[in-house]
Amino acid sequence: MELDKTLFIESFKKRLSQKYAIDVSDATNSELYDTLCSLVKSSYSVSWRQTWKDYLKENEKQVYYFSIEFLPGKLLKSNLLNMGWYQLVIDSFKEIGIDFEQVAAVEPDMALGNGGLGRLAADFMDSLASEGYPVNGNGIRYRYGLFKQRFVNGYQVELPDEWLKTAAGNAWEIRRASKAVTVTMGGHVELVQKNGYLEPIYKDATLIKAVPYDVGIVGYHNQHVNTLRLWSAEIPEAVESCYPTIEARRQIEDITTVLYPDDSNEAGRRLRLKQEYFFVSAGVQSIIRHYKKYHETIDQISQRVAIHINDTHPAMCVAEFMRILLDEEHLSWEKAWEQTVKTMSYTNHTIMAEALETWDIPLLNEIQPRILQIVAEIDHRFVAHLAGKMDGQLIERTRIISGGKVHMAHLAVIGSHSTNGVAQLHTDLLKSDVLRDFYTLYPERFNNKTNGIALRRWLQLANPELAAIIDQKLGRNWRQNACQLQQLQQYNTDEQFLKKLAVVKLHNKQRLAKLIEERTGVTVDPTAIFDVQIKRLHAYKRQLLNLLRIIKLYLDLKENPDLAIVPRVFIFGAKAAPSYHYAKSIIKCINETAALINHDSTIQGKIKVIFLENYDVSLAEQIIPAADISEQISTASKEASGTSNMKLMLNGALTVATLDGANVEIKEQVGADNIFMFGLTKQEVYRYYQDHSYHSLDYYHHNLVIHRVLDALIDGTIPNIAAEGHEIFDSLTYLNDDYFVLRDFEDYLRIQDQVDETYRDQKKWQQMSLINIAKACHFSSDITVKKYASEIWQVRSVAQKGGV
Ligand code: 26Q
Repeated sequence: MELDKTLFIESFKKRLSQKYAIDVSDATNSELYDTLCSLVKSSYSVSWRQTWKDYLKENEKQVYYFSIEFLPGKLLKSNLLNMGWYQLVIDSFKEIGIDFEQVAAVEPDMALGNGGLGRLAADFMDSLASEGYPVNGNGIRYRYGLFKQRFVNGYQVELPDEWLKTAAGNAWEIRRASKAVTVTMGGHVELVQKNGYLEPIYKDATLIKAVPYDVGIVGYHNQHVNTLRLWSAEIPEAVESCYPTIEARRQIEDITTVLYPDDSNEAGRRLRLKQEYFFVSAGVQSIIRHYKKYHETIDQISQRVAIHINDTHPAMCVAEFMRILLDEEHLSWEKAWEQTVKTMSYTNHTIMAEALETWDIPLLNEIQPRILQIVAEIDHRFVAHLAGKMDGQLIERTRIISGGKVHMAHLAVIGSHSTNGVAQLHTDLLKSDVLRDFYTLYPERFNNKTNGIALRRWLQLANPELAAIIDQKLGRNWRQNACQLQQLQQYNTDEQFLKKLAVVKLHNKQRLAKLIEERTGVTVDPTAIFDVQIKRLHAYKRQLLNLLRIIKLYLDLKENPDLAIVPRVFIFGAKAAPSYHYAKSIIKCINETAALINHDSTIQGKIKVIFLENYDVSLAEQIIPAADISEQISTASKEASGTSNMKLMLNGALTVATLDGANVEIKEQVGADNIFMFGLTKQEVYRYYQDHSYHSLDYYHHNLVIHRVLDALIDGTIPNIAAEGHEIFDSLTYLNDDYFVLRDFEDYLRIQDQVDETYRDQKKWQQMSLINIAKACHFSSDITVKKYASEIWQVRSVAQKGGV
């Protein structure tokens, strides 16, 4: 719908009156929000239908991105922006006395993901629609998203995320009962000969109704709308009477009740495996059902369908696809296998061995016995095929079933034609270490796709003031074509522009300072350095390294209150998995250190420590534009890529970084002079693993600074951390400091001194900031998804970019 203000206001008032029988002046923000969403949806639904029709008409190859997590956050602004309605709605609302920001704030975050992996899936969905690719998401509609975090006495407490129960609910979904499928789980299976085929007979199996809820994913100014399909588990009507007890019904509905919080220690949970099979089976069945509606035969399905496995969580796609081709379509094993491998592709997101998914054989047998049979047959044929050709030990190391377990990463690599890492260093490590044996077997399958971020959300929406001054220099075309941001470099000596950059940053910091004051009661100085570390709490991400430096600074200031440092506000946002005890202890220590420092007037407010509760996508959108420093300090080789590093540089923050994940590529882009690098390299880390020459206790004994800082954890300097302080102290000393925190400490201090020194030269700082903004366009997810499309999925773009 082409719109002007008058027409929009008229339609809005009419819709409000139809829906609620009220005027604007009587409406609550929820009612206004709901009405706006309803208008937005009815407008894009025309394009949504057309997108599908075009796909069908052109017999377009379809890609299905399977991910157990999608983390879109709020969708209203992003939909408005992509439809070209954003400014119009703000202006129109202003005219009729509505505060748009307050209305937008009503929307609950769609938090169906833990962090990086789920957010990446959401940025990819935005880019895929914006670039006009026929790619749809397939996931789970959790009734409860990632837990809400509160701090009580400095401890993390988790509360359920009842996002569907809020007044606003999920305005974006459409329940499609007519597209429901039945998922079969549990029981026993027998194969019997029938008409020349082996037919599986299921006994005592549980039938589950999988109902899809579709969310439209609106492309940027191109009339292209893709689908994110999220499945919900229900009791099939036909067998309703078989579930007489509440408990029996709950067992079914539980499958899609709650998102598992990322937790490497929590492996082997039965319900998690059920979730995985549930959304895999529902998705694959509906893909094949749809394909068959328009194709006579299925033996060339890989020419029209691609399935992407986002981490190993959906790796059972390989076996489920085989199951349907064999049991229902009666293809030969060889033909079915050929089509399966051609259809599947897989992204690995982790190098931490303990996070690689395995399942006990009896458990898989209990959840879906036919799938275990098929996995066993794949394993058997894999071994038989290599026997005599390859070293026996290599075969043992790479087979899918071994040591009583099913190795999901092995299933994903063997059952697909492409395995990619998410940053160059990560892909190199996959080849040389984690998946080394597979690289020997299938070198041609391995490729790198460095992660990216949606510039629309992380710049245009999160930082409108920055976007506006970029417009003044470059015009508006960069909004369509991210690469043009590079041209900003030519303003490197334009003092006026550099000053404008500084003013925008100051405004963003003032806004964040206000939020901090409201939420924590602590006043922070917007002219101080805002030093930001936002990411899940994990030992390898080393929030602890940051904390130790803060303690050091505090001790220095206590000794010498006149110490000449640039004032800093340390800002943390991080959730810990509920059962990750160590991570929770770190949260407690940060909170207690913050309380001590923020209330100590003797240090004259030179440093403040702010740990904001409940870090989520919406909070990220408020913190990132206000950051001066981006902390990307994981132990080299541990962070697969990182994506907050990209979002922060895009918003002009300078990065303090180890040579890990995508930091390496950020450094290549901006040059060593425009980033603060420190710490061990991955080679040095690996050497320590080999020669066992790291003894962290020596650092405690021989380095006076480290000694003093670690003692503060256990000698009462920081109050209320008797247990946690000792736990952390021990991990860094007697337990030999798994993540080399003490080893990197001195170098970290050195680089942070350099940060201070650089900040004193504001012109230089702004110049560095500008280069970071300009070069961030290399990490646009628009570019990343194009590479997935052409190099992995072999699909083409079907939409023209519009010029709205
Ligand atoms: C596992 C077992 C049981 C329950 C949950 C899980 C689980 C859940 C989520 C395991 C892992 C995750 C998420 C992993 C993740 O977010 N990885 C990050 O992916 C980003 C996108 O590629 C990278 O940038 C990060 O470096 C990587 O840590």
